[in-house]
Amino acid sequence: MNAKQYVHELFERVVKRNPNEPEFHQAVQEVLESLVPVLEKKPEYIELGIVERIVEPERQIIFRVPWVDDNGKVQVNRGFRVQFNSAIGPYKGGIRFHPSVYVGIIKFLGFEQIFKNSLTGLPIGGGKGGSDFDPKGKSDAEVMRFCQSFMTELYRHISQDTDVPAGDIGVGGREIGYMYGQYKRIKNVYEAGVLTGKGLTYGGSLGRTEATGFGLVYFVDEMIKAKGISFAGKTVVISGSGNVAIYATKKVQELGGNVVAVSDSNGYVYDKNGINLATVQRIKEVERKRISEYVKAHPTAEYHEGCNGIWTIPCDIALPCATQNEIEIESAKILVKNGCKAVGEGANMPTTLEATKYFIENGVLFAPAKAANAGGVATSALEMSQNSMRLSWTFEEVDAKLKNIMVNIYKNASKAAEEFGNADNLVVGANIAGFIKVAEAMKAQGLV
Ligand code: NDP
Ligand code: 2IT
Repeated sequence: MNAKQYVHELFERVVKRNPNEPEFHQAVQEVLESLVPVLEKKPEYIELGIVERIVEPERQIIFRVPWVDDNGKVQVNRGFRVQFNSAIGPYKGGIRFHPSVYVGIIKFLGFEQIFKNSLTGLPIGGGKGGSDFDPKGKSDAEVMRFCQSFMTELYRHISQDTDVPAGDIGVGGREIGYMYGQYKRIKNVYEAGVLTGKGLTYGGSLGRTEATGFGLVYFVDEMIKAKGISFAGKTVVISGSGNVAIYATKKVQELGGNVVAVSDSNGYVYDKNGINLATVQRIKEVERKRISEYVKAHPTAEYHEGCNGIWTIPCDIALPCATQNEIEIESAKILVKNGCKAVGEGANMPTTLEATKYFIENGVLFAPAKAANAGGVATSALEMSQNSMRLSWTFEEVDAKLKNIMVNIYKNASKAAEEFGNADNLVVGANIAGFIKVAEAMKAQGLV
């Protein structure tokens, strides 16, 4: 059977076997289509069932998370951990708390994580977890009780050598702290490497908070530099106003770019004078309020309800840093029409397949999430290294390592794109470069 037909039939089986999980299908489709030239060159990957195995999680855990709210009412959420692939290291990937979470979201994220983690060059496998718990509007005490209940089940499935969770949407330093405390209490062991994104007082790494946003900008900078473009003087639109968006904004501003917009799930702020990051951090990180508050501090800025409108703002560079499928084909067309030259995915799978294709066909430089946002998990792996050594590096050391990792990911993805006949298509390049290392490890380890 030729590779194209094999991939086509395998994709149909994945859809049939995992019904009603469109995000997972989308992630699998993109990767499988990219792999055709590799499978043509290396038919042993088909014979050994490497791709068939890679689309099937090694283990999926779904559990009840009961907790009591501040009114004394019992609440029940659903918890997930999908341990997707451990060929090159312990499962590694974030935990997402958001009402939209269901198994299809966790599977798409876990699947992406396999290739992303491979691209970092560090020994980490792929996994992801989460819950449909909505942290918005909850008190600290409620978040703590939820996190403790979540960990009371999760602890039996993780360890520093088995599976190492971290943050994602709705999970930051506060939640990691509560989960770490409960893990330590149940296991009676100070196992710092079991979670990453920890606070600096108990085993966290300097630079992890900034890593995903900074890493994204390092990657995009490398990509545009190859075409003689730099961030200096460019107009940049960044969606989201969470961890990734905030530190992407900071790094773009340091490089002389003008970030004119940020958003949250209710709407977006347009400030043509340049977004004031201190205001965004106060509203989102400290007060945990809505981004609409921004205009109270900066009355010349505009606030607009709705998320899609942010992509109608003319910009040179767009960095989607909120959530999956936030750039659809209509927005892609407007961005291209307005002269956007580069798109860097800070979020996981923020661009639909159709919009991605449109950007690439129209010559927009496109930095795919797996490569561009890998700085977060890479720095998590650096946190694990420091925990194992019982030493900590300075911010400058971690940041220099992060930068080096992002430059290498860019080089490896470009090289693979070129080698497999699709130069300038970093989507294909990143998928192939990430895949080959995992495939070789799976081949060496036999049928497991
Ligand atoms: P945060 O929870 O810190 O921030 C998420 C931001 O995106 C918030 O502004 C939020 O708005 C917005 N958002 C979330 N869901 C939606 C939605 N359904 N529609 C519109 N806006 C939404 O998360 P992170 O910054 O950590 O994560 C952002 C993205 O980056 C995610 O795709 C995540 O998977 C990805 N990522 C994160 C990494 C990390 O290290 N944290 C690493 C690699 C990727 P609101 O405040 O209204 O909820
Ligand atoms: O999507 C991601 O890469 C993350 N949320 C970070 C995972 C991690 O283990 O640091």
